[in-house]
Amino acid sequence: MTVAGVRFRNPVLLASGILDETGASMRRVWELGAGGVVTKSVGLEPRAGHPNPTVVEVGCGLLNAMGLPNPGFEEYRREVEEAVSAGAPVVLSIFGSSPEEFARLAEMAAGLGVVALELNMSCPHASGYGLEVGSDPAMVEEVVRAVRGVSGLPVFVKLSPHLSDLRPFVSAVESAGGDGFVAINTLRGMAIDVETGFPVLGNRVGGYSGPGIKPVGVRFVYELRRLSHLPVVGVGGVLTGRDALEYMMAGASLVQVGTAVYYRGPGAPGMVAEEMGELLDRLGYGGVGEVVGLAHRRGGEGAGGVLSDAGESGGGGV
Ligand code: RRO
Repeated sequence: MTVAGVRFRNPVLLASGILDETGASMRRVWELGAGGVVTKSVGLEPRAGHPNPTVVEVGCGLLNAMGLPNPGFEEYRREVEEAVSAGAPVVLSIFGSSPEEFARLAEMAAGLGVVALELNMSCPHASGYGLEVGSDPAMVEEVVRAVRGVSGLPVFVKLSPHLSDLRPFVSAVESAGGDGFVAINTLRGMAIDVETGFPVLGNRVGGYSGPGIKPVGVRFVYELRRLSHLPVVGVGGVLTGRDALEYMMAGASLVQVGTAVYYRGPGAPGMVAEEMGELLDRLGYGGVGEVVGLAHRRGGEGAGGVLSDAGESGGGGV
């Protein structure tokens, strides 16, 4: 599968934030069949992240408030290099609080051998970063323009499911020269221990991921596909090949697998890719390219249209 000029051996990648803290773990997921890997989001300086507990299992998924823990780019570089040297197409996920910080990281990524940049503008629980940067279309445009100005790598913007009207964000990414979208990041959530009344997570509020968020992700990808010709990478609740295919039919050209690694182990992306291939065969398709965006071609609009905020422009082709 080739997306934005980058060739992946299959369309199922390891998502950012799970088993990607080290080069060795990314290498393992790659060797077990992932089509490529996305790194943990990395910033300029080391960050300890939020206090423990940082992850808890809840109904239909996980709630995390890691808090962007990372050793800083210079320290993390060697982990990325190890994954690259294993032969994996590596997408570097970066976060910053300003266009300048994003651009600096993009400059530092030159020569690393990564195949693309994923801009994290959607972490739901980090003050000054993530969604706080990515909820303003003007800021999104500035960040993408700044990164575009210093890097020739394909630039993907990871969006938050908390954005309601996607149109200004699509325009921002398109006019700044971005190459595609990744959707979705986790949803803001919370768990309380009813025995004690304490919030479970150290940060109290965290990001909900896993099978429970899949319908939100599928709808988001579907809307993006209608609004833009840029490729969309689907992520959120992909546990099986069937889930991956659903995202493809909504319009995703690739999918990412994160929380499924918790349920199925480091081979999860490889398993999902294999299952998707088998399902495509069983359904009589010649390849994944035939199903990307299929749900759009099938139509099925209700009386008032099926979409909430999204307009009817753009979208459709692979
Ligand atoms: O590190 C995190 O807490 C985190 C990040 Br960067 C993100 O993008 N999404 C998420 O749920 N957690």
